Amino acid sequence: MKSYNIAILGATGAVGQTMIKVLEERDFPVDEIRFLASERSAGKEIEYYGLKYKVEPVTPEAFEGIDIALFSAGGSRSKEWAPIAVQKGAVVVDNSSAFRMDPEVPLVVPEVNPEDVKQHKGIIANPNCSTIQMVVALNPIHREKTIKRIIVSTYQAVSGAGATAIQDLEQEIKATMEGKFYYPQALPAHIAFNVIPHIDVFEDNGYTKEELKMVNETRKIMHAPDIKVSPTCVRVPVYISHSESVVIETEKPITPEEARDILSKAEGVIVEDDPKANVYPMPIDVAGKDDVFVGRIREDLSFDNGLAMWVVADNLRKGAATNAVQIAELLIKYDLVRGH
Ligand code: 25A
Ligand code: L14
Repeated sequence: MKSYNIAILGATGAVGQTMIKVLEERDFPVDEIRFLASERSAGKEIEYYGLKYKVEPVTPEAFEGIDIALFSAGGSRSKEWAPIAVQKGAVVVDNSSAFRMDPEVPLVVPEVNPEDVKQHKGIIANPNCSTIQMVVALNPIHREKTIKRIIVSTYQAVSGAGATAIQDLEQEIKATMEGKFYYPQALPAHIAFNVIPHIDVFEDNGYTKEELKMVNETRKIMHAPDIKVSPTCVRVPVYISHSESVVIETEKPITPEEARDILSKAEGVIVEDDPKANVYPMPIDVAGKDDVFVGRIREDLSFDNGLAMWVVADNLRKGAATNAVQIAELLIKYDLVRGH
């Protein structure tokens, strides 16, 4: 079997660390591996399969001989380094928003549009975390019933905003218990014992960029340019896993039983739906898992052909690292990447 030289840019970050774990767990055919991050992390040690590796600073030479580069170091780093990695012969799977809406760049969720990777010209974009879990749950329904409209409210974990945001929540909880105040370093407001209706930056139309990603990326991944999406993205004091209240309007009628049946057969979806027995997905239980969990499936009471549900997934795994590694696996499956 062929093996591949891999680089991870942003290896010290919340997503980068998860990528390393996921590569190990899935026994990805790695030959050589390089861990890249900013100068301030260069020299730190990272363990992979029990061996210790030094974190290296990013340089053009660092991509020499690399077959697949997994990027999760923010959009500006992606714009700077992806063209260089590609020029060195690597295929880049990029977790930032830098290239997602570029018509030349496939935006891929393996359960939904795996074939799109075949169009790649060196870069494949990994979608936004809230969008990934939503389309994994909705695409199987869309294929049978045609979704016209989606109304979604998210309850997003702090880990989505990175390692510093995780520390914000920890430090704020501690400070509050001691009657003190900890000033948030990464998030726009105090998150402990609070919720913040603000993720990424606001645009002139009153929506945040995070919300507009859910509109535009959903259409691109599902090849459904006419789907209407009404999003509200909210940060909650949860460490890992995003939750979503999703209401859809379908062209053809759908009952909750039909939806449960469709979703229980869908790839990457687990239905946990027995509310009278207190069975529904919750972030604390879903953290550490790779599937998308769906529960609270019920008829919408306010319009015809409406269905409501609750969708939870680990934002660092299916929302980022796992999806990126699955894209790398597709590259190998379709023989779209150099190896040796
Ligand atoms: O926060 P950054 O800048 O995006 O950094 C993420 C990774 O990129 C590296 C960084 O190395 C880390 O591994 N990196 C940063 N600047 C770099 C540079 N100039 C660079 N690599 C090369 N050249 P690090 O070792 O410096 O980071 C150590 C810790 O510090 C946090 N951090 C780094 N830069 C920061 C920062 N925190 C705040 N502001 C900055 N400017 C970093 O936290 C790391 O732990 P993190 O890794 O948890 O970063 C989260 C970033 O990832 C994005 N994100 C999270 N989930 C998703 C996602 N993006 C897309 N999809 C997701 N599902 C967050 O938006 C956040 O930007
Ligand atoms: O665009 O802060 O994929 O939770 C997703 C997580 C942007 C940041 C993206 C967060 C990121 C976001």
